Amino acid sequence: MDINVIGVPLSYGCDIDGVNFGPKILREYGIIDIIKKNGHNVFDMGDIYVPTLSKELKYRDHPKMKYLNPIIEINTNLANNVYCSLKGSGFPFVIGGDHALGMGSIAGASNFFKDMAVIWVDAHGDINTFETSPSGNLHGVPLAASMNVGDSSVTNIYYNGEKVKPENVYLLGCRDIDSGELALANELNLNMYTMETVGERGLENVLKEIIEKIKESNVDGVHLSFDIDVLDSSLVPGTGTPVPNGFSIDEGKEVFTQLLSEKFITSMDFVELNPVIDNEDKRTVTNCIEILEHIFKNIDK
Ligand code: DIR
Ligand code: MN
Ligand code: MN
Ligand code: MN
Repeated sequence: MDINVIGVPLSYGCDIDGVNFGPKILREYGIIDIIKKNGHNVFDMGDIYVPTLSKELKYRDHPKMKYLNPIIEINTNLANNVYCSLKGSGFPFVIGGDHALGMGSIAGASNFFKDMAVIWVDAHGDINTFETSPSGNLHGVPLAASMNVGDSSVTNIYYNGEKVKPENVYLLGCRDIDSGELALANELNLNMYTMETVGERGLENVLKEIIEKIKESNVDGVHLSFDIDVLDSSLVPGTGTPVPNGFSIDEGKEVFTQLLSEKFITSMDFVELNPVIDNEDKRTVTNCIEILEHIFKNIDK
């Protein structure tokens, strides 16, 4: 596979600075060599331009949602990069940065495919709207925006309207869902596999069901968005919103073993690593590298 690494040093979609250093630390820890070593061609497309903004600009564009216009611009740029990567038969591998970048990744990928599925692996739903958001942080809205739910400023990124049909969306590992998000998930009848469901039914069975449903759905592309906070909070102190009772490293790997063995994944995000708040033992980045090694060992050559 021709892997196209796209860095997005974005932190304006969340409250804690430092997640913008995600692409830098992953390159320092050898992500490019890891990809090569596993037999892939890799092209490092560098980082999407993210301007340095003063805190005074936080509410310039919207009274509640922070840094709205810059985040839209960055995502528009990202979307075009993802689209061009796919057009050139590449596999876009987007490294964050906060999860607001999901809007750009999905917009770019969905513009290339006729009908795309999205697997959202995250402790959170990221299906807030400007009205339901408890934080005003745009990393809590990307999946709703991609389903054309919410303010037109975010549902019209790159091209107007729906990027992915709700029936083609799969949430996995969630355990911290806001009340407005839960209402929307029920209203749209989303395929939601919470941590509770995983505990009851077993991860293997849940993954099998997701795979079956995707195969039956006749989509021509699948975007997998991996928020590292799906891992247990003890494993990822270096992420902005850690949540207990998450996946172990082995479970995280199992997700990729199963999903990548189907060879239907066509693009990916890897987001929310904040090296600035990592433990002294560099636990978070070390665990991320272990997961990344596993990903590239299992991606189709
Ligand atoms: C929360 C947190 N639901 C919000 N979201 C996070 O701000 O909307 N997503 N951390 O990954
Ligand atoms: Mn997220
Ligand atoms: Mn499309
Ligand atoms: Mn999350």
